This record gives sequence, structure tokens and C-alpha cells, in this order.
Amino acid sequence: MRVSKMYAPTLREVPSEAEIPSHQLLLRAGFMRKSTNGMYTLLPLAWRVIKKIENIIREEMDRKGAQEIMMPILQPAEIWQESGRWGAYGAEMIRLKDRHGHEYCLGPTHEEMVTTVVKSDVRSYRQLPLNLYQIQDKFRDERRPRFGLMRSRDFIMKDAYSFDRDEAGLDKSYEDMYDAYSRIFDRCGLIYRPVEADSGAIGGNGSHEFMVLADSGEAEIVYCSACEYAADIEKAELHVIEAPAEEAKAMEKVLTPNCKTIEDVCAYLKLPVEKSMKAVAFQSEKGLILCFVRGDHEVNEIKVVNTVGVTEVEMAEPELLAQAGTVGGYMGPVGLDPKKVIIVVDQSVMKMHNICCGANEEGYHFLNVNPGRDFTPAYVADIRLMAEGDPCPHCGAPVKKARGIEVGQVFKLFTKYSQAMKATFLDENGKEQPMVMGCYGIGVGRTMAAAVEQNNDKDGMIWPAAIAPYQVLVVPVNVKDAESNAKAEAIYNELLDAGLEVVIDDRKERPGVKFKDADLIGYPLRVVVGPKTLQTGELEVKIRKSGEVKMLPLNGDYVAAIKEIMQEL
Ligand code: 9G3
Repeated sequence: MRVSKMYAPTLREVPSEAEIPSHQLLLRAGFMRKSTNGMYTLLPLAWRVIKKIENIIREEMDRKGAQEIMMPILQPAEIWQESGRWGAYGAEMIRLKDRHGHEYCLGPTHEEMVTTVVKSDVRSYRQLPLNLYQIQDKFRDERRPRFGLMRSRDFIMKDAYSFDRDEAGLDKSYEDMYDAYSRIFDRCGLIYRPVEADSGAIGGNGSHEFMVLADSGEAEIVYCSACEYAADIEKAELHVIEAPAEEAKAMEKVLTPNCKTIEDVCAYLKLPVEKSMKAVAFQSEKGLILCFVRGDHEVNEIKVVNTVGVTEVEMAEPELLAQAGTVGGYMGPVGLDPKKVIIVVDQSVMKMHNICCGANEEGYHFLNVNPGRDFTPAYVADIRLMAEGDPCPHCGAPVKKARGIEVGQVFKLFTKYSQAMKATFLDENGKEQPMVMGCYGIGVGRTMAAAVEQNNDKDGMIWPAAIAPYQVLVVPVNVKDAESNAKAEAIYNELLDAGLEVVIDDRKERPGVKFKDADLIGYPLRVVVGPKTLQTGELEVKIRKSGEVKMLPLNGDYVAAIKEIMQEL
């Protein structure tokens, strides 16, 4: 490929909305252009990377016996009504009508579609297990698309669906996909961790997210410094903390003037924060929810949602608190009407004694509140957010926090869709059974962006060799010197003939411009050819990742040497 012909319109500046490195660099290096909010055109260099990632995915999926298909993007409303999910996603689902007025959605995922396809042809246990996958654009009308391909509204997903006779079969399919994902992300040159994940609204108990570790990641994970444990922080399970036993004292109401936070109250009353509980108030479809955790802990919203069984929660408005007879900054579980508020208390608070908490009155707190004696919550559960330094649930060592980019998810669906959509088969005893399913996704564009997040420096991108848009860039440095330019062309053709993916920067530009673009685009190898090359008989090869420069003798087999270097990258 010749740079003079390549469509890679580089930019000096990027729009201010591009906040993270991959978003900035993919725009600056001419890999993509925004077509509308949350939607991008992938230009030639990006598309070459996408195709390489897709082919790695295909090889590893096919290795596990999965079979590639292509389903329609337009999905009829009926199949979503059959699964009961037609209304579950609100405005995030893009809906439209065809010329006959029939309702469709633009496929955000394909559980319903694939179950409809499979159920009409799979009738016998002999046809299972089955794993079908596709690599296709998905549409989700994100409220706030941002970070370029990291959270776009139109994105390429590999989505796979497994169908098994029973849970043992599902476990095998799940394990196969888990292994395939590990191989895919290893081959893409990513540093990642599979983490236990809250399977959220789609049900099923087993789920892992593959997180690429990066400071710009939207997800937060906790991982153990001593064992393999890692979890999406929203999922991390916490053990009950047993507070030291003590006699229950009489409850007392104390004046705590302008103490707005639990820290202020504890400082004012000279109490350790571990002897207090703090409240977080949410409003939900079930009304006001007051959550209580120990004063130095944080509430995990996802766990509250799962405990109370609501679809989502948001912070409660002050007037809602007033209606329930409490007030921000002074909320407590004592004396509230259970018909007006749902009280959810963390399991560790129930083990505490003589607790300080809000008295539901401006300016007042209670001392010596004791669970059971002074209040009875509607729910007691683990509603705590794991914090850095908390004991690992598996081995007790302190956990650390990191940010991650979720590039893949594996889910056990069990019979959620096969029950709802009557996808059954006859088992070896001729008995009708629902198929046991799993689903497995990879964000292809997000994987490319994550690779940039993990591999970039002040000069630009540094592509892992296996997914680089091209492997080698040949740079003739002196446009006026016919002899070394001819040599550059010869080397370019020799590398092409050797099967390498080569670009030659044949523009009439100064070397500095060519080198800046080379580093911005991030070709793994750069071969510099100029008059000096011919004088010294040595060919300069620079490795983008390490910055290392190797001098290869022109009279040696530099093509083989370059192939060798490429193999080691
Ligand atoms: C929707 C909309 C958004 C959605 C979904 C449905 C997420 C939805 C969960 C999944 C689960 C797995 C197969 C590949 C891997 C992930 N956002 N999910 O079901 F209608 Cl608008 O997609 N699906």
C-alpha cells in the first residue's frame, strides 16, 4: 500500500468531546470519523484491524465447534413479546415500523431471534449441544454515548448462543467459551482479567466479564493480591463483619447541631465511625427505599436493586423523605412507618450494638440504637460496596481496585428463553425438555479501542502485532535521492513478495512528517531507507513498541530477518 494513495486523513487537533486516548488517537490517525452521535464510520486502517480481530475470534470460536451464522438486524416485535422483553429496555431499544405498519426493533442482541431459529429445527437430544454465533452490528440507543467506540450506539458484536440438553452440558459450553475468550484476548495482545459479574437483568446465575485493565475503563473491579479472585465491584460478595459483643444501653436522643455527615456527627460525639450507621435514600417503582450501612462503608446500588426486586433506583428527592417523616442528613431506621418506606439494612449492621444514627429530625441523632430492639428492617442483606483493602472473600488477603474496559461477557441463561419461547427437545426417554442456553458476547470495536488504551504513548498508537493494520512501513527519507528511493521501492516489493503487509510512505514530505505519522498510526515496524543506507550497507529497522533500532546488513537476508522480528513481536 502507498501512503500517497491511502485514505487515512490524519488530524492535528481532535474535538474536545474526545476525552480518552483511544478516542483521540483513532480520530487523529484517520482510523474513524463520527457520522452522528454515537455512530462512527470505520475508515480503511480501522477496518483492517477489525477484520483481524474478527478472524482471531472466528478461529477460536470454530476451534470450539461453534458455527457462524448471520441473523437479520431487523427483529419482529412478536418474538420479543413472546420472551416478555419487548418493553424491558425502554428507549434504549430502537423501534421502527415497516411499510405495512409491522413493528420491529433494530437488534440490540439476538437471544429471541436465535431461539426462534433453533426451536423450529432442533427436536432431539441428538442434535445438542449446538453453538451458533454471528459477528454483526448491534443497535442500542445509549442515553449518553461517549468515549468513541467504547460506548457507541451502533457497534459490532460477536454474539454466540449455546444450546445444551442439561446444566452439565451448559457448564461444558460455558467452559469452552471462557477458554476461547482467554485465547482470543491473549492473541489480540491484551492484558485482561475475567471477573465474576452481576448477571443483571438478563437472569441466570453464572456470568463473567472479560475486563481489559485500563485507567479509562468505565467498569470498576476488585481483585485479590494473593489469589485468583476478581469481581466486578458491583457483584463482589462480602462476608458479615462480627462487631465485638457489648451490653445494649438505653437509647438516647442528642442534639447534633449542623452535623451534616456521619463523620461530623462521630467527631462531634467523639464516637468511632464504626459505631455509627449511615443512610442512603433511593426512590424506585416501589417507593422510597432507605438503606443503612456502617458509617465507614458504601452502599452498592446494584445489590439494593437485586434485594428489593426493582428494575432501577435513583437518589430520592427531599420531598419524598419529608413525606416518609425523615430528613436528609438525619435519617435513621427508628420509628418510621414501614408502609411509607422500605428499610434495607446491611447484614453487618445487624451485628452491631449501641449504634449512633439519625433521629429523623433536623439537628438530632440517636445514641445506643440496637437492631431488633429499636427497629426491624424490611430487608437484611449484603448491600455493601466492596472497598480497597477489604478481605478477599476467598482467601482473606486485602483486595485492590482497578478500572477495566469490559470487552467480553459470558452468561449462563439456563432455560430463561427456552421456557418463555417453548424451545424444547425430546430427551433419550422421549420426554419434552427445555434447552439449556448460554450466551457469549465480544465487543469487536471496543476490543480495538481497548488495545489502543493499553498500547499508546505520547507519539501515538502502538499496535499489537497480531491486530496491526499493516506490519511494516518503509520510509524513503530523501525524496530527492533517486538511488535510495529506488532501493526503498525494491525493499518494499521484496517484503510484499515475502507475504508481509507493507506500506511505503512515498509522499514528497520531509522525514520528520513521515516519522510523526508513522508513530501516530503505530505500525509495529519501520524500515528507514536513505543515502546513508547505501553508504553504510546497513538497513535501519525500528520497533515501535520498544523503540529498539536494529541495523540489518543490506547484503544479508534482511527480509528473513524482518519476518523473524515480526514473529517475535
Ligand atoms: C435490549 C437492549 C439492550 C440490552 C439488551 C437487550 C444488554 C440485553 C444483555 C445482553 C446479554 C448478552 C448476547 C451477547 C452477550 C450479551 N443490553 N443486554 O439483553 F433490548 Cl435495548 O445483551 N447477549
